[in-house]
Amino acid sequence: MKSRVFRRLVKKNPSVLLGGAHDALSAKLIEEAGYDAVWASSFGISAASYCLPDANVLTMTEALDAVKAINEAVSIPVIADADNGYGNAHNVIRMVREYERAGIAGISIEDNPFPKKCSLYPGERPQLVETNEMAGRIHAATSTRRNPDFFVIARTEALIAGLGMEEALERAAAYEEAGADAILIHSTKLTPVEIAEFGRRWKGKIPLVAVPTKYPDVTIAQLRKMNIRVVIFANQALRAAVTAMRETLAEMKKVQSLGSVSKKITPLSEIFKLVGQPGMEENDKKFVTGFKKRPSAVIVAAGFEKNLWPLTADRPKGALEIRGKTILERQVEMLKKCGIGRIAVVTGYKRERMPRLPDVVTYTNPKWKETHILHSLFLAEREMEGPFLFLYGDVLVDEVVIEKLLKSKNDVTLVVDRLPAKDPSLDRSTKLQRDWVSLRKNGAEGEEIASIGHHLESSKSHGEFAGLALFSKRGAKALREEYRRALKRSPSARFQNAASVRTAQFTDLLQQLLKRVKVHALCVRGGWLEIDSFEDYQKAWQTVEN
Ligand code: SPV
Ligand code: MG
Repeated sequence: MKSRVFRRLVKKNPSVLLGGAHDALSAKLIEEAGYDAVWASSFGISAASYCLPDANVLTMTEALDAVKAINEAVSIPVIADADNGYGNAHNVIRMVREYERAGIAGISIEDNPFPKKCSLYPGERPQLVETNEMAGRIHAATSTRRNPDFFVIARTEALIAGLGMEEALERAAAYEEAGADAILIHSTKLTPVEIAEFGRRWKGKIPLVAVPTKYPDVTIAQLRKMNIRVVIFANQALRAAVTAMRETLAEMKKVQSLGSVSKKITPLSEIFKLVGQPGMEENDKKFVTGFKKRPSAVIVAAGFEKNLWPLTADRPKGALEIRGKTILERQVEMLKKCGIGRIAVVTGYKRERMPRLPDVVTYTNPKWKETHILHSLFLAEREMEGPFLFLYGDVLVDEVVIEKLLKSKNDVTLVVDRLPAKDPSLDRSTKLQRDWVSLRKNGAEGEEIASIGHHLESSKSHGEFAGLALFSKRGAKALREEYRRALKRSPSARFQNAASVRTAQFTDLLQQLLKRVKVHALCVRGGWLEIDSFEDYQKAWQTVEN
C-alpha cells in the first residue's frame, strides 16, 4: 500500500522529497524524475484544472477528483493537500473517509479557517483557527482513518500569520499531541531563517516538513541540517509549464507556423508513451478486435478418472498438478494466450478441489456419476450460443494447434491426430477406448470426418480425435439442435454408442451431427496430450514447460 511506503520512507530516509503536481500528467513527470512522492497541490489543482484562486473555491469533491486522477497515474505515494479540511472536524471526518478510500497515502491539514486564502497570496487574511479547533481536526482525522499508515500532516501557518515562533511551537506541540504524524512548518520569509529556528527548537518526536517556495536557494541537505525531514517543491512544475506554454504560443503566433517550435517541444511519441498508448495495442488485441473475433471456450472436466487412482482419490483430474500448475490452470493459461477471453469449465467430481481461477466461469454437473460428457457440456449451453471451442478437461494442447484451429472457417472442425496408415511401431490395440476417426477426402477443402467414436475399428481408422473442436455460430446452432432432437426423441433411448443421451459421449453427438453437417478435420501429428493414464501423466511431466 502506498501509505505504508510513504510511512517507511519518512521513517528510514534522511530526507524525503515531494514534487508538487497540478494534474495527472505532471504527477507522472514527477514520478519519472525520481521524486519519492507526489504533493497534490491545492494551489496547482485550482490553477490548472479550473484557473481559479487557491481559496477553498473548489469543493472537497472537486479536489478529490483531481487527486484521484493524480494517484491513478503514478505508482509512488500521493500526499493530498487538503487545505483546512474543508471546514471543521465534521468535514474532516468525511474527507478522510473519502481520501482513504481512494487509496491516497496521506493528507495535510492546515490551521487556516474555512474559507482560506493561499499562504503565498499578498494582502490580508483571516485569523487562524484556535489551536484547539485545529487539534480537533487532526484528532478527527487520525480517529477516522481505518488504515493506521494513512499519513496525517498538521500544517501550521502561525509564522505567516505573524503569531510568532512561540505560538508556532506551541501549536505544533498541540497538533502532535492530537495525533499528527508530521508538522508542516510554513514560512514566507525570503530566507530559511524561521525554519532554522523552528527546527532547532522543535522538541517533538514527529518529523518536520517544509515548502521552500519563498526561500528557493536552500538545498535539501541544508534543510536536513535544520531538522527538516520532508521537503515539498510545491508549484515549480506548474510555473515551468506556464513559461513554456506562453513562449511556445507566442512564437507560433509570431511566425505563423508550427515549424520552428515543433522541433523544440516534446515529440508526440513521448506524449503517447506518457499516457500509456503503447499498451493500448495489446489491449486492443486482447479485448477489442481480438475479443470480438475469438470464440469462447468450454472445458468439460466433470468426470472421475479411475485410471489415475489414487491420484484422483481426493481431486478431479483437472486439479492434478504438473510442474507446479494444475491441468486446468495450464489449459486456461494457454487459451488466454491464444486470445480466448471467455472460458467456462464444467466441473462435477470433487468440484470443491478444482482451482478457482479468475475470469473463468464455472458450471457444475452434480449428476456426474450417472451422466457423461455430453450432458456436462450442455449444462454450459449458454456458452454455445456463438462460436465456441470445445476442450476435454484432460487434454493439453500446444499453442500452434489452437492457433491453427482458430483460423478454420468451417462450421465444425475437429482436431484429428493423423496416424500413419501402416506404422508397425504403433500399437493401436492399446488405444481401444479412444475416439477413433475415419476420414474422407473433401476435394480442395481437405479432409472431413466420415465416422467417429469408440465403435470404430482402430486398425481401420485414420486418426484420433484430440479432444479439441471449433464450432462457428452456425455449427454451434446445429449441434444444439441435434442435441434437442435427440432429447426429444427419448432421453432414455439408445443414442449412437451410448445407452442413452444422458450417458452419451461428445463423439456420439458428433456422429449424429455428421448426417446433417459437414465436419472438417484439422489433421495434426502430435502437439497435444491426453492425460488418461499414469504414462500420460509422466509424459506430461517430462514434456510441459514450467
Ligand atoms: C500548495 O501547493 O497548494 C500549498 C503550498 O499549499 S503553498 O502554496 O506554499 O501554500
Ligand atoms: Mg495548498
